[in-house]
Amino acid sequence: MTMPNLALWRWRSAIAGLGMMATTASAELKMNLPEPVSPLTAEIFDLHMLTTTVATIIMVVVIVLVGVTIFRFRKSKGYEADQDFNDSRFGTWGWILVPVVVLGIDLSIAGPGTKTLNNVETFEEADLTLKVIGSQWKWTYEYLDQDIRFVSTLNNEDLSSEGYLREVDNPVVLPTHQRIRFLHTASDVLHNWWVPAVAPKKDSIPGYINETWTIIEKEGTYYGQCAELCGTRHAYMPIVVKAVSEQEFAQWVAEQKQQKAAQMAEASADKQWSMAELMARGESIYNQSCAACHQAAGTGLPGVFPALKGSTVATGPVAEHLNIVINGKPGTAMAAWGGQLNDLEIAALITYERNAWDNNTGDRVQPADVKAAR
Ligand code: HEC
Ligand SMILES: [Cu+2]
Repeated sequence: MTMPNLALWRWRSAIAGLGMMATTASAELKMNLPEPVSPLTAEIFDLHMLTTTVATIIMVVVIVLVGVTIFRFRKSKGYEADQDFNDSRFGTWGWILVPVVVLGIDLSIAGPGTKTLNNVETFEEADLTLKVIGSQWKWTYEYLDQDIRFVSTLNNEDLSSEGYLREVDNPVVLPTHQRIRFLHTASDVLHNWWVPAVAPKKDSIPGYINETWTIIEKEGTYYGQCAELCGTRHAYMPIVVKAVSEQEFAQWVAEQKQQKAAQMAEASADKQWSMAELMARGESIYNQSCAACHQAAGTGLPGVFPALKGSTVATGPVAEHLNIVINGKPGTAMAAWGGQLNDLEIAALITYERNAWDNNTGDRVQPADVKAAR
């Protein structure tokens, strides 16, 4: 496994680019797949270039042939179709040789294709295992060996900015030069974690684990998106991978652990939180985790997602409200949040939902209440 020869890569890109659209080389690089940064994606990229090149050549040959034929043998020139073409030597051999050539071209792609597929499906010991869970509409990352878990969601919907629909709050951080195993699954419907520069693409299927792998050879920030239609906000669950050196990765892991420990300590302390504190925290968690369905103003989407503004659950007994947020509602899009949010986060969320948007119940839920309800 070697990195692609860059000169060859540029050369082939240029040919394919010319074929696809007569344009400058720099514009072509933006139109093509991003430059691969791992041996596996380099192979996939080469395969893409091979098929594009072959297809481009075939397209040019066929168009030229059809064009010349239409022009030279046109009816207005008095040309009459050859009724005995099939019996001519050219006619007979043409029927045999053309399929043979086509088959040859097919096999010239099938060879490298099979080799690459084989490589994609080769699983060896990995240095790091990342479980990626797709949900409507966010990605959850679990670093199984480091005991790190976080959620990553879109945080740029500003149409005028460069990162529009591409940036996330928490990028995935991965070390370079280490073999990374990805375990893909989903919590609701099919998704697909696709970062073309970094790793091969495979569906995330609820109840199944799909495996892929990569070794990233170049530090940098790489972008991707969900590549399997998963609902109304399918286009709003981008992926950002930050590839860093092994030392930086170790540092990041340490920071994450520290942060988590601090959060856990804060959440489990027997502190009584004030209404203002709970509301402020609750609002930000609500906007990050719940507003995609229930909407920022708590109005929901009639017929799809219930309104929380004035809802019987959000204004009725606290126990029922705690129950649906902690355990979800099986068979609906309402997930069980108990495993994803800590006691303080759930307490803040519920306090927020019970007092925002004119719900005004005056109820204040504390982390201890959530702990008791779990
Ligand atoms: C993927 C969409 C989705 C997300 C995200 C979501 N919910 Fe829901 N939620 C639903 C659906 C659908 C229902 C209705 C379930 C049913 O059929 O009873 C629901 C019901 C509820 C109810 C009961 C409302 C009522 O009046 O019946 C509450 C409370 C609630 N969700 C809170 C939350 C909170 C808090 C969050 C964020 C942590 C959240 N939801 C995130 C889809 C979602
Ligand atoms: Cu998706």
